[in-house]
Amino acid sequence: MRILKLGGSVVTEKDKPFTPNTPNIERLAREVAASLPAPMVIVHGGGSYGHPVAKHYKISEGYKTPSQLIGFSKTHQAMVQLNKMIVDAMLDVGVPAFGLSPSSFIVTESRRITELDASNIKRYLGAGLIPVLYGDAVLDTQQGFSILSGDQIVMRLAASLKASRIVFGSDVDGVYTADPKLVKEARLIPRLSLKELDGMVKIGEALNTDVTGGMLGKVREAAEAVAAGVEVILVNAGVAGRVEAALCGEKVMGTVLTR
Ligand code: IP8
Repeated sequence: MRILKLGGSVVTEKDKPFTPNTPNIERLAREVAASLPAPMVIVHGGGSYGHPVAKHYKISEGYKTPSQLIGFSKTHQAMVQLNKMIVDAMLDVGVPAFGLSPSSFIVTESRRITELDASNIKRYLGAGLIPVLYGDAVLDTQQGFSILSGDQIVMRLAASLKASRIVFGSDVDGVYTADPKLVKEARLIPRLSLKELDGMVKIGEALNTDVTGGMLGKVREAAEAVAAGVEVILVNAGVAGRVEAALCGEKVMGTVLTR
């Protein structure tokens, strides 16, 4: 059982609102197809679909005014739109993908998942389908509603589904000693233990343009799954072949998080 997270910066043009990165989506669909038939769940991020809308209506801050209700639903709709494109691309290359809305089976409290009913996902998997989920606008028992990152969904699902491997595909090669977009001397770390990670949580802070934490959020979320014994690998999904190799368990450029 594998879980693949596709970062919003890979499946969309991050700086152009409502713009998909179609070449990436189509290539990644082919890479997923090449890694079948092992069971898998795919979770994608919001990129230039969910994030600008969520930011505009301040959804992650919770319910404050009735006018936000429109924004709450619009954020979800933006994600449904992106999800449709990704699922369609998968279907076109023979991947039996099926889009499922996290807001219909997940509830948070103060932005952390408190309820996640994985029984339907298990049924879809049992039927041979590949559930495709996404970061979503969800109801929150403490603040009314919130934005739930795909990273948090991945981590919780990995535990519920007893996943053996999580592949995080983002727009960087893995975890660096410093932000590679800002520091020329930044070095890729091929293997990183939880202990080392503890001292490095500041990584990615400079990349933090998302309401849910960007790279920092990803590494933090992943730590819990690693502690539970799941193999977690971070790869650059913008480079052809890396996601496929990581899904197939082949040696590939990236960062493996270890206990
Ligand atoms: O891009 C958040 O998911 P992420 C999605 O995985 C929304 O953090 C709705 C903004």
